Amino acid sequence: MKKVLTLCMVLKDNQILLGMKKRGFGAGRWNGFGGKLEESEIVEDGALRELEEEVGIKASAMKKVGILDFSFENDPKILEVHIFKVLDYTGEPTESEEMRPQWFSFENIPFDQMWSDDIFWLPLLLKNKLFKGNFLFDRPSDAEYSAKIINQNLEEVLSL
Ligand code: N91
Repeated sequence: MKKVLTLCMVLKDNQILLGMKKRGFGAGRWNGFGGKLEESEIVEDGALRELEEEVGIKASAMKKVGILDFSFENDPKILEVHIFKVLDYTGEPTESEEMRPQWFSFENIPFDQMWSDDIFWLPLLLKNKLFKGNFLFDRPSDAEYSAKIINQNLEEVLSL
């Protein structure tokens, strides 16, 4: 069973905008912005909507850069996450009920407080690469527990 989700990574002036997830799945970790699609919504529209709902900005230049499948041991569900790079936007990043945004320089990304797969694919995104892959975890990350990767595949691709 596959579920499609979006994830937007906002970049500006050699900095990345991350949000501290305040509740729900992955709470207590620095995340990009995204989530599930609404019924009959296309992926790009879902990404734009979630970005605006979670951090109050409207992307004006966005590109899909990766597709990653995430799954968890003893759970048949596969989360197919479409990853977008946002290079321009209107509005000001604003805290929401879900996320507390903060800018980090590329040299200072808080990987130790992020999902354990981020350290593998985020450098590809920052180097303007396209990528595909899958990660199997023992269980979801939260504030206290960093999910362990049990199996992983990641490759650069020329198109998505
Ligand atoms: O949000 C970011 C930057 N990363 C992220 C990694 C994940 N690995 C598994 N899941 C469910 C993730 C969600 C977000």
